[in-house]
Amino acid sequence: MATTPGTASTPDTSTAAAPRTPEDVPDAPTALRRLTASLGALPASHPLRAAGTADAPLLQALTGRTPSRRPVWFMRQAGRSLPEYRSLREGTAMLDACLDPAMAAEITLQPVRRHDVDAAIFFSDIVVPMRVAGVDVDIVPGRGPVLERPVRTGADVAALPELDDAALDPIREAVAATVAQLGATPLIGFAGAPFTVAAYMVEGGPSRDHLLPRTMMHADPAAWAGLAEWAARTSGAFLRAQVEAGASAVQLFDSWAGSLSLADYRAHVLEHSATALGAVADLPVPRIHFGTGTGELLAAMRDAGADAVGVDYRIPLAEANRRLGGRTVLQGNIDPALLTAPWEVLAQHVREVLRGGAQAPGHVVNLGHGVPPGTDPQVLTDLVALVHEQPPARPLAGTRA
Ligand code: 1CP
Repeated sequence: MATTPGTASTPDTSTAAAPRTPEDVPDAPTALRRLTASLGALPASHPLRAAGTADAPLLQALTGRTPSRRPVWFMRQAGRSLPEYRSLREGTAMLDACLDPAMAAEITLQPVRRHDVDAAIFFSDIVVPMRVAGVDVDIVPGRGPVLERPVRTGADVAALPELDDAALDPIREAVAATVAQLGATPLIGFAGAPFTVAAYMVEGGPSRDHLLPRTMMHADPAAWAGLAEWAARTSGAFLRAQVEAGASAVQLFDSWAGSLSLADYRAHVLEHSATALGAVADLPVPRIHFGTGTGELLAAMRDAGADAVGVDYRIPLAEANRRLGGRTVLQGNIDPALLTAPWEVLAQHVREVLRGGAQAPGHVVNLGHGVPPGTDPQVLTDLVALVHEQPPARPLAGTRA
């Protein structure tokens, strides 16, 4: 379990509307202290120690330092918007591609070569740890993750297979092959947060309102807790394997947490997300926590043990910063819908996002959710150039280490 400020055991700050002073438990210097203090927990060959990723713009921003340029990357940058991805993937099922180390490494590198983004995101999926644990899950083209047998009762939960750490070896191999080619560009490892992972397991596939998992946490809280603990352990092991093999930061995706009330999030979800993030708390990597529709949950998601919070496109970054008391690094939040608007409309929006982000103790530029498959890749390349042309934002003086 994490021991940094902002774990499940910290006081409830989610309703703190009054702005807090930056000196009041700032997160970024804590992340910087962890980064420097626990470097020795990683092998000397790890990119944070051997390739200088600790001083890359992404890590500078995530730890409250002034970055040498504004870091930008895109959720779902690896994937269907790229013709080179579509041709490489041809004839290979999604999960087979994730478990083919050479292919996963190549797909991870494609957007870095093309767009000059400041980070690679490991090509994999939130259901990969479930699959290697032995759960019968597949990714159906055009639909998403589908389970042969949904997990709906205490008996279903008790029958779940435990992940054998050796089953993550193809992931370690893919990460090692990726970072060997990335040089000083950091790789972000990721995992699905317990609620989002469990939502697929209970529903048996994608859903809109996630009614079944939300019912389960009230109707059978013991079964829910067992399932969420399983998902937290499994996602935590997936995160840890990526970091040990070379990832320099991590992101926990709670994509569907926005369907929860704050009360349900705090009572039934937060501690499990804290367990997943806690799996890498003794390692020097900054932890980003992202969800969509989570305007009401931002402080709670920070309290789960995150160093930075990913904000979707529904609220301005200045407002997210206010809700977080001005002490937390933000990531986001260009509206993916504007990627197909006329360039000047998009550019104007991006400048607004940068202005909002500059108010936070650090800002990593990203979209408010993933790259839509139909996006023109050139727009992403131009967007990166536009962001890099702007002078780097200086973090608030009070939050610097
Ligand atoms: O055939 C294909 O190309 C399948 C499409 C696809 C891709 C490219 C899926 C199926 N997953 C992925 C890769 C992936 N998934 C990445 C790595 C690439 C990158 O980000 O650049 C990551 C980080 C994910 C994580 C993921 N999978 C999330 C969280 C992020 C998010 O977008 O919210 C979720 C919710 C999933 C489940 C999933 N996997 C695939 C799909 C289509 C979905 C969503 C299904 C749904 O709507 O419920």
